[in-house]
Amino acid sequence: MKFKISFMMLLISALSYSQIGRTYPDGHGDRVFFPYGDISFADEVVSFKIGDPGPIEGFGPEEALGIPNYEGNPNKYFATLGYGGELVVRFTDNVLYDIPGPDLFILEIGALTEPVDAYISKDGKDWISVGRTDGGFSALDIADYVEKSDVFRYVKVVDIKAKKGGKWPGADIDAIGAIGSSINFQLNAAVTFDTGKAKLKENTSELADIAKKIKDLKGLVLIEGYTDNIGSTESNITLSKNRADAVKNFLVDNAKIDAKNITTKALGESNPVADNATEEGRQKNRRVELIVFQNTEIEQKNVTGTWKTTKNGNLRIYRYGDVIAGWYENDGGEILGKMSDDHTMQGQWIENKSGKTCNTAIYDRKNWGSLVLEFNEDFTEFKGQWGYCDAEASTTGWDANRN
Ligand SMILES: [Ca+2]
Ligand SMILES: [Ca+2]
Ligand SMILES: [Ca+2]
Repeated sequence: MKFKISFMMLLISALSYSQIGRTYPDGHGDRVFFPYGDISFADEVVSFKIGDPGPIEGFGPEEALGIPNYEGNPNKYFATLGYGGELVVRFTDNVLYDIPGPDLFILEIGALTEPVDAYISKDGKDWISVGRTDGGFSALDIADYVEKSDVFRYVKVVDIKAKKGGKWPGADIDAIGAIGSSINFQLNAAVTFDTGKAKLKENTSELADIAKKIKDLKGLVLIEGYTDNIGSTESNITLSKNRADAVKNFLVDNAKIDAKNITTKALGESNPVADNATEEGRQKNRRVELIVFQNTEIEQKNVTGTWKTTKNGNLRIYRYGDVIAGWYENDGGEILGKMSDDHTMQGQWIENKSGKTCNTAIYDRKNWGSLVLEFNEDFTEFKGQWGYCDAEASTTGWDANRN
């Protein structure tokens, strides 16, 4: 058996954290893997109707946004719906769509598990029921309720009135995430196009920047064109189609992205993200959205699983496409990175304490370093090298076998 350690550095600063997979605490002692990392979670509160009775001591609906962060803290970081309460949230830098297996993740915390009815929507108006959670950590599969190619940006959770009493009546939501996630880039039409025109402006730097990121993601691209509600429905459809096509042509001609991997949709004035009654709102509605779906399997068995390490107990590793994330069962230490070739993972380790404290933090932790894991041919063991902070991974002894 031969291991070949490569020393190519993958500096964390060169990576965009928002798009790196990570495992997150599920509020009940386990962790759950999101291959798109922090962007997977809900970004904005659209509306909140607090239940009756509401919590004696409540925390705002914003506590349900962003990454799971409750981690057993008894009095913070979750939104209590109240008895029969209703919360609507929106994704802005990602979308929800159907992938094999569960897609929508609702993290409800606390000793009492309180179910919610979950709904999803494309526009925040027409809702599709996607089932009832059991309370606690819940992952719902939307497959039975949607078309394969549909994308959703709104989620509604409604407390089912299971439990009326206590300090926090109703479900307590820490986070809402899309496991079946993808990355959503928004292009403001005012920056990209002249008013009413579909020809790209001279300065295409914003689009070029997005195109580069899309090319690196190597996925299937959906381009959606949208307008405000000024003008006829028909002319708005035409304008949004022409703009989506102009963006597609740019991706093909300038970024050399294969045209067969790009689909366009002309949506005209539908799905407004802001109020068309104001100029500011109309400006936000005039936009082109680019959604990238990575064409990979949710789990790749050769790496995903529990590994028995020589020094630190069990390490649980997950893989989605090239993305790797993992955590140690005994101390919550984490690893994250990417497969740089068939058998090599390059990335970082993060701990709560270590022999050296770095100047910068990763996920609020200043104890981290470089890590290279080299898997053997049949993925039954790996050998690793590591270093502190951004020093080269050159210390040996980070080894494990399949558990
Ligand atoms: Ca998000
Ligand atoms: Ca699914
Ligand atoms: Ca939270």
